[in-house]
Amino acid sequence: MVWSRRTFSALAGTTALGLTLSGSGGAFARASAPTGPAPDPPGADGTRHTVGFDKYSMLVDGSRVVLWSGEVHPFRLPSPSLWRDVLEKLRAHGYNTISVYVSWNYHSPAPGRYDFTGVRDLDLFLRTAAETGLYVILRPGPYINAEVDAGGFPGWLTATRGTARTSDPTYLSYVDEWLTAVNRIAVRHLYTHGGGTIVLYQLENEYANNVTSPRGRDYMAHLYAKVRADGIDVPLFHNDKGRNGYWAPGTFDTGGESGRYLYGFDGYPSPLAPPPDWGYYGVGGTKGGSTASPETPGLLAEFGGGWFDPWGGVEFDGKGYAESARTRDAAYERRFYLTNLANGIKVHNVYMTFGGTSWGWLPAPVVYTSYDYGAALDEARRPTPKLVPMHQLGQLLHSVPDLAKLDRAADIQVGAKGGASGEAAGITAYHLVNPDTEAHFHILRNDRADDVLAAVPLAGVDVPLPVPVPALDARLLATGLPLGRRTLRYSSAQPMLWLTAGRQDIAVFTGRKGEATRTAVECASKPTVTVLEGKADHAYTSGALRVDAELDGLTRVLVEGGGTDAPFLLLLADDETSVRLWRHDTPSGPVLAYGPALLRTAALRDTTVHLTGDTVEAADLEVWGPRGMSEVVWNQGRLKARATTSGSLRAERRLPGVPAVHLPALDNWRFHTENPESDAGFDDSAWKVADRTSSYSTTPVPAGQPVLFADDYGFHYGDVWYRGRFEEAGDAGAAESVSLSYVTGTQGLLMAWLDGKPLGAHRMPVPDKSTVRKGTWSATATFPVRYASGPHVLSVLVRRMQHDMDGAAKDTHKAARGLTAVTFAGASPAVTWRIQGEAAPDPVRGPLNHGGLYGERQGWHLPGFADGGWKAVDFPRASRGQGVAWYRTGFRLAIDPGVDASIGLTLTDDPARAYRVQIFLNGWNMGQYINDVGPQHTFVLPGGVLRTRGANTLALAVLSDGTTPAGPGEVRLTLMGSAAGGVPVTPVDSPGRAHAR
Ligand code: IPT
Repeated sequence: MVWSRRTFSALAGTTALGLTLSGSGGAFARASAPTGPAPDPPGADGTRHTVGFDKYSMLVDGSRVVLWSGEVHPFRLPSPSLWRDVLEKLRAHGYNTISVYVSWNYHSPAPGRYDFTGVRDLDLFLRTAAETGLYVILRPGPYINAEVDAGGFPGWLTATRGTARTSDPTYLSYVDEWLTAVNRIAVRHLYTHGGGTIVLYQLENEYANNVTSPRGRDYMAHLYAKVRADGIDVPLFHNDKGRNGYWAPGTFDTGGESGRYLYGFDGYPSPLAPPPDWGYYGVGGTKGGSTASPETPGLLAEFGGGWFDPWGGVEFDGKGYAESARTRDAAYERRFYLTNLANGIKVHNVYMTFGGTSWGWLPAPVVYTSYDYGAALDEARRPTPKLVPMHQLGQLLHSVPDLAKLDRAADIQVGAKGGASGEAAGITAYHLVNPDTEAHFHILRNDRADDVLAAVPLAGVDVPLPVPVPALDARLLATGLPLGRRTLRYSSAQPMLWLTAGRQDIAVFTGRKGEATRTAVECASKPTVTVLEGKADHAYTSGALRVDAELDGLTRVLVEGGGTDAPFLLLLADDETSVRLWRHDTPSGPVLAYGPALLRTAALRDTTVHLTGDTVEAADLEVWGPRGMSEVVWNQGRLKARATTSGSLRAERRLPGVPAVHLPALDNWRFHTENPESDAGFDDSAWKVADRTSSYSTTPVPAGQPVLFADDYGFHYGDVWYRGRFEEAGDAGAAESVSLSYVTGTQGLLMAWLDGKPLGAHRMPVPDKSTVRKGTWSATATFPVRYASGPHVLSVLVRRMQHDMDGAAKDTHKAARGLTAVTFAGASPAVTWRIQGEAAPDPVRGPLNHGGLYGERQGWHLPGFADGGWKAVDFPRASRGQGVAWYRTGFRLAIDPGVDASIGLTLTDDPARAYRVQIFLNGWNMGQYINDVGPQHTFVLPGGVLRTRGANTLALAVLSDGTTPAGPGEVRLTLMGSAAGGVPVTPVDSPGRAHAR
């Protein structure tokens, strides 16, 4: 599709917005100077906005903004109410943007069918983001990777002709279907039209193949044109897998349009090596990408905020996601992310910021159910210490727009206190300047394991400033920074924010607890200084007030006079305190609250400030805000509050902490075995006959065999059954053995029966570090057989796990799943195969919720299923046998509606026992537990799916291979965290049996 300039500008609304068409080449010239402040926070305000960029940063309505973004996947939290909880937490902690994959497979049960209802309500998610005041970077693929089944491709796409991720016409026809469906929603939420807050949109994902070939370039050009044709008029970009320069502007056809496409790249450097320089300013950046796109701002589409953990916990030596968070901790964030800022990155997205849960059959075979990722907000939605640096830097980027336009300034020689200089001090120093405001920034990084007290020669200091830079840590210093009506000369503490509240200007500086800090603020004359809280020394010297204080909680210094009428409140906060300081912008001006564990919203009506938020411990509440503010309401309750010497209002009583939450024991279990499919007499006449002779799979069809690949028969998720009938005409025992070849992802498993008698089970080897990322897992299981003449039935159950991803664009998602070949030794009976996988997709819970177990097909996992006739049992269980057994129970919760409880289900047992469990809560498949592999023992049960006030149904489908006794052992509810406050939670629709198909 070819774009005329006219069409594009009409769509983009650019002509109306002061952007002009350049005279040559059809390129757009961008507005050269900022035209006004960007509304803050952004929302769906119904007005048109411009979203552009120059080489420094994004320009929203002409104003510079650094997009400080966190990756969040709506499909990894199947409870729409809780989306608001996550987004409010991020917004409160200083993120101004979220980046969002949309997973094709989650929305499409079949070609031509697209579902955006219920937990898949993208419209609601985008609305919530806009209501929360977050910009959105939308990433709908079509390929997303993301450690999801087939990298986001729908199961049905694995059985279609053509090569995915190329310009193949069949593939493109499906891609267009998907993009049409997703863009129809996205277009309503573009910030350019005021319908929502989408400001950037990504094409494809880490497409590192076919970079120079027509099938790649035409593919990217097709995506570009399609997305524009669908009305997406915000800037587009691609995330290059590393800074290679792939898909930089000008490398493929963008329909004659220029200046509306950015270069982006991903980075997941090892936390053990010093952070890489991307080379934006001409240094470092050994890869071609450092100069690939000089006219677009540094855009890190993904930068490691943690890392994923495969089955068996092989990435983190079995320690799980706690170890992911430990190896990418708060100091890692400061060290790496500040280096990114020093390298000109102005769109900075941390993958993941809330990882969530790969529930149902969503996870790619390489990962288990939890996708916690070691992210700043954990899987149970609890803030972790990793939010501290994000909070501090996010607030800073918001308060100090100077950081959105930086040039490199002259290097400085950093010494160590006491003598050594430069390298000897072990500090890497970046010096940056905003060319317009002359604000200077220094980023000091310590890549060594020893703490350094650096001596930093700054503008305006007589002797180098002593600055603590702890081992493997970093900090940002500012000089010449306006703080309202005062100007910072320098500080050895990191600036976090400033604002004007009422008459006074307030500035917050932060650092590690116990650090000695020195801060100097310009004062034309000697000011009056009052230390309101904590200990601080001060002196007026060389035209500046100098304050020395050791960081410990909150130190408050009130500065009056000194050449400026407005009082100035200097707040020095240690890390823990800094995340109790909440800034919110309201139409009447900013509000700063201090005390509670979370401030979600702040609004001013008349003289009252209305706050909502959370407490965990009892907390003081103090608020600064616009003049005239005299009353405080917290979570709808009016508080008695008093004016303080700090110029704030302080609640007379502490806010109460969260009350204790009591969880019931799980008992009254009922039990039933299944796998009737293994019986010779089972009626499989309704099953599909597996008699195809060709397949679009990348797995070759073995000569002389019918296609047995499950996807070719429309079965894409979970377990799949096969029944092969054959007649033995000759003497008994003609065949000696049968060999079953099968392909699965990691952790695949097979069990076989002959005429109802177990032949045995086979499982893929438990992967280790070197094999876990290997895609397809295939094996052949050989079982000895003996049978008499006459008709026989061979029944096989394959837990096939999920489809491979397709990161290298080689159609690896099309590798077969299920049986591939069956051969007999000693005889060659003709076998007629029938196959049965999952029943029709659950219309509410979606296509990835259930597989093809008998119990799943009969709705045993659903609430309301009549299990009254089942046998009562107690845990622990230790029964031996090959096959499938189900356990069901109900439990009631009565959690205070004002309490947000994060509840999990914990399973533990003797790790020698070979069995696995699928966990169904109210019919929702909350994940898979593999007792002898792990490492996951606790499964998050998100509120909404979990009725925190009411009745719940739990069903466990236990698959055991018969080699050991099988549990469950202990099964209990776990309180993972709780807070008073939270968001209102609407129960997630959980239809029972009558609705199942
Ligand atoms: C990058 C992908 O873009 C993303 O989808 C996710 O898979 C992430 O990695 C890892 O969690 S791919 C890159 C690390 C090669």
